[in-house]
Parts: sequence; structure tokens; C-alpha cells
Amino acid sequence: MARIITAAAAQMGPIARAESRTSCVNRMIEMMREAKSRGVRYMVFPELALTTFFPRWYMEDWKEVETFFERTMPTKETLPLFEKAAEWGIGFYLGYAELTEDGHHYNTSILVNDKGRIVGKYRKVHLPGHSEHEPHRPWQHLEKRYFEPGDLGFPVWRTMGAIHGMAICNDRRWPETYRSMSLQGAEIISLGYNTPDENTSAFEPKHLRNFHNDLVVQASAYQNSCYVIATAKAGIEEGVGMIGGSLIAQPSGEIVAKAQTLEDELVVADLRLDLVQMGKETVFNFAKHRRIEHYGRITSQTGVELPPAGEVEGEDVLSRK
Ligand code: CDV
Repeated sequence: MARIITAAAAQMGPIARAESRTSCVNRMIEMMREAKSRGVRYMVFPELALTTFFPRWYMEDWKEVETFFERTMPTKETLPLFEKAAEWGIGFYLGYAELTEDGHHYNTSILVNDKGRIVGKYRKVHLPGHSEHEPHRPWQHLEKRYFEPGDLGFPVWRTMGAIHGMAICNDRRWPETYRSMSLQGAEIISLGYNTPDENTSAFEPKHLRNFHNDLVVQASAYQNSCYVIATAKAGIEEGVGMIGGSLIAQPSGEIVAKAQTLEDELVVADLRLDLVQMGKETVFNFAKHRRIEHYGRITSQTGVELPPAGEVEGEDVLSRK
């Protein structure tokens, strides 16, 4: 029998710095209410969905920084979301800033099942940006200051009728992210993102921001034969334009649902898990086609190692006669 899961990207419009956790949670519950009426069983909220995207500001006082972090989950403010999830039988992915009991800071997401129980946790591995104040930028991207790289790897979870994996924002640009999970059979990869519509590191035409988002999500869904649910924070947040463009890509690489606004918006699709199996058993049958004897550099090297200088440029076939 065909396995079909109705799922949604629950895009959020801007979250102001002054907006409370309770207000964000109320917005999420409203989208969950709509999700219920549309038959959705699993939904994905954005990265850092309980606050504004605070790494855009340089802060020296860690007491101030930690006002953006959660010390436990669920918190008093987020509990109603878990309760509604259980009442309505809808699982979800939620991104938030995590402060652990022993003082570590992570950019985290959790997977909550349709009974309101946390079944998985992921901590962002590929932290973008910089760690010191860079005054020449119109806004900062200080994830390397406020977070440590995740320490949980890329696990997957068998829950809600599928094999689920998670990633967060910049992770989606790195093929290793998806491959680590698809090597464990991931069928649905969920990711939340906060992507400004301008690159402050170098000049890049604005249209490329959305193009690259679609490109990496679609290519990764195809190359790993899985669904990718990518959910944005969208619109003008504290003066910074966020790209939006939430989408669901299927294993063919095609987009099956896409946001039409830069506001809170539910983007719904039926995930047909038989399509996932088709790719995994044919073109991307890993056991049959991967050649790991040639992939060593991928895990043994970070930066580029150039070939030695002065190496002969190919064989001179003409002067060989
Ligand atoms: N929150 C992010 O990880 N944002 C990054 C940066 C580079 C804009 C992104 O990949 O979209």
C-alpha cells in the first residue's frame, strides 16, 4: 500500500525583537490549526523560530545574549504548542537557541512526534558568519560568536511512519549534510532557515539568494532520493529582508509546493514515500554504486590542497613522434 504523509512547511513572517515567545507560539498554533483542517500530520517551523534572528547584532553582554536562549524544552511558553500537537495528532520540527545545563550554546532543532513527545534533537553543524564585530557590514552574522558547532552529528529517527532527519539553514548548502542522513535511509529531511536577501560578505545579485536556496534543496532531494521540507523566516525583520521561498522538494528534484508570500504561510504537500524508495533502489542505490575507495578526501581534509607547482600539463602527444 502506498505510504503517503501530508506535510507542511510552516513559514513565519518577521519576528520583531520585542515580540514575546508566547506571541510566536500563538502564531504557530494558528498555523497548526490550519494544518489540522488541511489534513497535515507533520509540519516544519523555521530556524530560531521563537525569537528574532539575533545573530544580526553584536552583543558583548552574555546576559543579554542568553535572553534569546531556552534552558529547557518544552518551556512554559512553548508547552501549548506541544499540547496542541498531541491533541491534533500533528508532529513538528522546531528551531530554537539552546543553552545546556553545563553552559553550552547551540543552534538547535527538535523533532516532536504526533503525541507531543520530543523524539529527536539536532544541533547545527555548519555555522556561517563570523565571531567578531565587523562594523563595515550593514548587519552582522555572528553565529560563530553565539553558538558552538553541533556535537550530535546527523542522526535520523524512525517515527510517524517515516525515517526523518534534520538540518538547519546553512547546513543545506553542504552535500555532506544530506548524504550523512541518506546513508541511514532518511526519507524526509526537514530544515528551517533565516537567510537575508543580501550577501554582506561580497557582492552577489539579490536574485541569486532564492535561486541558491531552490538549487541546493532540489539537487539534494534528487541526489539523496528523499523529500526535503525547507522552511523560511520571511519578510522584513528588524530592517533586514529575509528571503522566504519555503518549499517542499520531492525525490525527483522537483518542487511540489512553494510559498507565495513573505508572511506566516502554510505550504502543504502529500509526500509519497514510494517515490523515495524508487530512487533509493535504482539510480541512487548506494550499496550498488558508491565507490568509497575514492572518497577519502571528503572526511580527511577541510581546505583545498592544490597540486604541486610546476607539474607537467598533460602529455605532449605531438612531439612524441
Ligand atoms: N542562518 C543561516 O545559516 N544563514 C546562512 C547565511 C550564510 C545567510 C544561510 O546559509 O542562509
